[in-house]
Amino acid sequence: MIWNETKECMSRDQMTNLQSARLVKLVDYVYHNVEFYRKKMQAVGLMPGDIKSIEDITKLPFTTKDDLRDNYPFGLFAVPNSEIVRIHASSGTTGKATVVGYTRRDLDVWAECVARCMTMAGVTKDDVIQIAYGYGLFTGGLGAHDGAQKIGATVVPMSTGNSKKLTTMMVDFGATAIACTPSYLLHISEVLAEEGLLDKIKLKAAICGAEPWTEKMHKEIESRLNIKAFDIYGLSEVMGPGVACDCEFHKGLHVCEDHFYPEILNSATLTPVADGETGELAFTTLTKEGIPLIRYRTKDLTSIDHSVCDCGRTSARISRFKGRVDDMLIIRGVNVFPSQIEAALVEVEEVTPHYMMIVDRKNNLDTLEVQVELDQKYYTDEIRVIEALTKKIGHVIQQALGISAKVKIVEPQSLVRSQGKAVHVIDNRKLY
Ligand code: DLL
Repeated sequence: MIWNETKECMSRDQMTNLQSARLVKLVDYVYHNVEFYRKKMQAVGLMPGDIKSIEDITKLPFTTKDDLRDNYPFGLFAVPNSEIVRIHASSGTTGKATVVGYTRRDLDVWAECVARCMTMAGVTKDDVIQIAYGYGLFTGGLGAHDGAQKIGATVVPMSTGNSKKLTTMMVDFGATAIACTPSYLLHISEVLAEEGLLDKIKLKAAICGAEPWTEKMHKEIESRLNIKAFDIYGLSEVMGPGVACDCEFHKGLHVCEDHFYPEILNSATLTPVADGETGELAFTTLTKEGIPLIRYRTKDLTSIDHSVCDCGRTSARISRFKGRVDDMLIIRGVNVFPSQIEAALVEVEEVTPHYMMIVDRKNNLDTLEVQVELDQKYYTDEIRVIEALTKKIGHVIQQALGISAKVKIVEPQSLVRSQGKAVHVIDNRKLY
């Protein structure tokens, strides 16, 4: 049981052999069970037998979020629905969500990976851990929950949204660990300070992820709460939290590369870059049964290091994230694409498709203002009409994004028209 060990010490050759064997099996599996991959392989004249080792991975086609959307909801599943025991979903680029399904074995592997990550963060069966990622379709809550439970820690399924209850229980239950987004933890530290509870907590470790955070934020969390904070990464398409996590040396996030094969690619040519060079991260899920993905383009920018870590672990490490190749934002832990706003505004006759999103962070909580331009035909300065329209647009945006936004209606022709690529976002948070 790897999660119970302090270090995974497979040599690089052993890892490569394992990855090769798993890739060969995977390619055969998707070819016979997922029409999408069979067609993609046939289109380039590839048969399963052509893939003999992990080096052959570059012959295989990529998968993107759009492929999941085009095959919504279950088109990329490799098993019948009777084998799927859980569904999760995340934001799609426009109307449709990105849906993923897990078999019982997928859930076991997921719990194992999260357990490894939490073990790296020092969590043991003696800990009391508050899970303050959202529970529900988002993978954060249930993913972290199952991993912590696998270790045998005492799991407190807080979810998000009630900071006072969280801080009270943190003290009353003697919580020693917490899993939540880094910005939420900074907010929690403020609530604890306001309530005079900072010296009453027993917290030792935080497992933070689901959004980008800087080294400065990391230090701030550690010093405000006098704890060790760890960076956990993952994405729903590939699994959820637990694809990678950093250890006590914080020299990159150890990838669970026996399950998820990482490639770093030049995002223009999509060819592999050398260790240490920044590029787009792609993952091949080596063991997933429900929705196996080949060379899934995460759009996250990072670099990779295959050297042995100071902690002794031999798994490849990816660096703290350096940005994205697309325009996805993460606001209050929720993935948001500007194109979702555009698609939502089309439903509202009184406004033009011109809009501007202004994202900020106040008291460590993200704020979103959406400025929307009134159509000349509907121009009015009557306050009651504007108020009703503001409410209507707020509702439409909330439905589309899953988070609320402050809507500001502006006069016709007042938003800046760009000469080239339209600029729809001003992000004042400086997260990379
Ligand atoms: O955010 C899964 C997760 C939950 C990870 C809890 C960690 C903790 P999605 O909603 O699909 O899944 O969003 C995935 O979030 O492609 C990154 O852009 C971003 N992201 C996740 N973790 C980190 C991190 C979950 N540690 C997208 N640092 C990814 C920076 C992160 N960005």
